[in-house]
Amino acid sequence: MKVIPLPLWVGGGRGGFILIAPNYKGIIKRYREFLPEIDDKHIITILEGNTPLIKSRNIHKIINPGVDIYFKYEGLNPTCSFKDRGMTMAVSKAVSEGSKAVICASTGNTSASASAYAARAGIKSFVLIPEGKIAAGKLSQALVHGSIVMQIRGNFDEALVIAREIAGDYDVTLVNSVNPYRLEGQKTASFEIVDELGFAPDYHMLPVGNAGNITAYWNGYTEYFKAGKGGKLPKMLGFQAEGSAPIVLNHIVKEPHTVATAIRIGNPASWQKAVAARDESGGLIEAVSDEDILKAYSMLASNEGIFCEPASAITLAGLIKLNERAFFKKGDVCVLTLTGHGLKDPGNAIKVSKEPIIVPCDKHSVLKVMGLA
Ligand code: AN7
Repeated sequence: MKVIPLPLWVGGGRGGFILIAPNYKGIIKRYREFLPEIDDKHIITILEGNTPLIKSRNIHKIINPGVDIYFKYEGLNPTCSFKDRGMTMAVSKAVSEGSKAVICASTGNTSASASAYAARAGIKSFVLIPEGKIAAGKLSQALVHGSIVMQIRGNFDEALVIAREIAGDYDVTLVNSVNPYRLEGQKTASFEIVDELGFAPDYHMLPVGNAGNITAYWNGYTEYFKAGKGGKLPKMLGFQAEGSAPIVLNHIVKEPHTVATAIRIGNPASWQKAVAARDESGGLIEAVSDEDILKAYSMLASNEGIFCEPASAITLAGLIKLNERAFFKKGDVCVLTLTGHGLKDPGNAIKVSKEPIIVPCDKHSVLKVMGLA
């Protein structure tokens, strides 16, 4: 009898179950030759990366059937956001350098990721978050992983100043994206896309908050291209929320606001690098209204079955906006990074949806609602 080995199903902290090759060991081992050196014994991984690239089945038909749309669903990382790619690298390096604690300022996802990776490493974590402006799922993650969570009476930008100062003066490693290892890890998403498609897309779309991720993706595409992979370079298209659009406005926004709290950032740390990624690639960074963000957010969930958080849906809102001015040509391939899982922010999901219907507990009443009685 022939025994066929079964693949390994990996789930747990993931937003869903993904089929992972039995020998998958996380992004550092997969892309080691492109990453800073690190000893095996120092690698802290929760098997981040290897996220699905999902082709649009319905939405492209509504928006523009001539364009190929792919969603890089980063909400299926271990802590349900793209931050895990950077965090495995940053925390592994911190551990290899003997660090016993990490600190970050965060709109939510960085704090969730830092807390989980610090827990895995067995070191302390301190997180600074803006009071009242963090989605419930993210706060629950930082708390349950055992971080010391401090809600600052201020915004993300102000919290980052404090975190940077403390990390400069004390023996605590800063794991915001100003830590260069974060961007090193995050660039691996570009590698996965090129490996999967067999080529680089024409356009790559991302939300822009602190501007680390768009910088990391651009680095990834350019390094891979230099290594003979991808065939070309994509144009990078970044999107900021209208009330938090410092790069678009070309000035700091003192009191940023947006429903997409993840990208409620008025003074991005990687500002100049994002501008360079935009200009070197021949791309754009544009602003999108909260209304359009929420429309795209519902559209993605109800038409493709893909649930991401509002900040991630800005990519689809941006694509729709550009398409309205005939930006794309037939055959263009667009990849949209959906940076975080929708369950991070259940409050907004409930807000934009119809309320559940309250029904008496009998079959006839249920049939009536179903239109069958
Ligand atoms: C879902 O967690 O800044 O432009 O502190 O959570 O690299 O900052 C989060 C940012 C996009 C923007 N989408 O990425 C934080 C934080 C989601 C995010 C961004 C964030 P960057």
